[in-house]
Amino acid sequence: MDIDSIVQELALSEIKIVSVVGAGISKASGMPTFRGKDGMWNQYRASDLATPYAFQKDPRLVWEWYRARMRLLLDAKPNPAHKALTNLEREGLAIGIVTQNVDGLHEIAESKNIVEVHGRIRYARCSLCNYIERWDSKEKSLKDSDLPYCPNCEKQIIRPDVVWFGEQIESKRWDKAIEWTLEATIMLVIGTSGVVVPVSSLPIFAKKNNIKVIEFNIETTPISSISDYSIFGPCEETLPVFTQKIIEISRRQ
Ligand code: BV8
Repeated sequence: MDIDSIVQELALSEIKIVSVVGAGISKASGMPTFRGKDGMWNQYRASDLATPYAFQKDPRLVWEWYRARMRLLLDAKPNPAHKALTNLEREGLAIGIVTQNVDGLHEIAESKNIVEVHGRIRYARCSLCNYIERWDSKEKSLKDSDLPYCPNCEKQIIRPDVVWFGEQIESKRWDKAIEWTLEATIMLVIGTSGVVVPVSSLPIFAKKNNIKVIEFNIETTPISSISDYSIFGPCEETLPVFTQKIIEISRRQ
């Protein structure tokens, strides 16, 4: 089915959209994905870099990886896919964005209703005294050598403010993701491989609540089989077309 026909179908009922987003949306902004072609997990092992144990074992290596990602991020800008979601929100058609991404690009694209379920790479925090500070500056991201101790309690090495494998997602973030899903009539699932729990369960939960699921990806994923529609192609191209059409049709209603 082409995008036009999908939008016609969707416009037969109320349009209230929740978006579930993964690393694929930021690919066009120059940020690498984790899986798939040239994904980061092809070069590194998540267990060496994105778990509390990895940080305990070799905090220098983990900081090196996060700083390398931060250096990429300092030049990254939101792309047309991020802006398409902001347009949906401005039109009153979007409830919110549940993002697995930690890059902060939705906020820079001026979306307001965002829940970053896997945290935020632009901040670092102390797991002892909960001190928190911004980390997206050149000098912090360039210093590969030293380990940053907490300037507040001076006892602990501060860590990226992200959720690692084996760590719980903050309940208020997860509750918000569930709340927005239950409020929605449509879920857009954009640029995610659909393998990381618990976010990968959201489209299944949506289907159980009679919510239409539309997937935007460049290839099939485990979510494709439960989606009402899959729109294949780079989301920085397909999503702006989709959102423009759904905005136009909703204005005519
Ligand atoms: C938890 C850190 C409860 C921040 C990340 C065994 C079986 C099942 C589950 C588990 C298991 N063992 C452990 C688990 C649980 C584990 C998990 O799901 N593991 C998976 C890998 C099997 N989950 C957890 O640990 C979570 N916590 O469950 O808590 C608990 C706690 C303790 C004890 C028991 C239970 C925490 C998960 C969070 C992990 N942190 N990142 C950071 O540094 O970034 S996850 C990491 O993966 C990123 O956050 C990333 O966003 C996320 C998901 O990946 P995607 O976003 O989907 O990205 P990916 O590269 O995979 O895919 C990109 C997609 O885009 C592809 O489909 C590609 O085709 C597409 N694409 C590319 N270009 C484009 C495009 N699409 C459109 N347009 C394009 N241009």
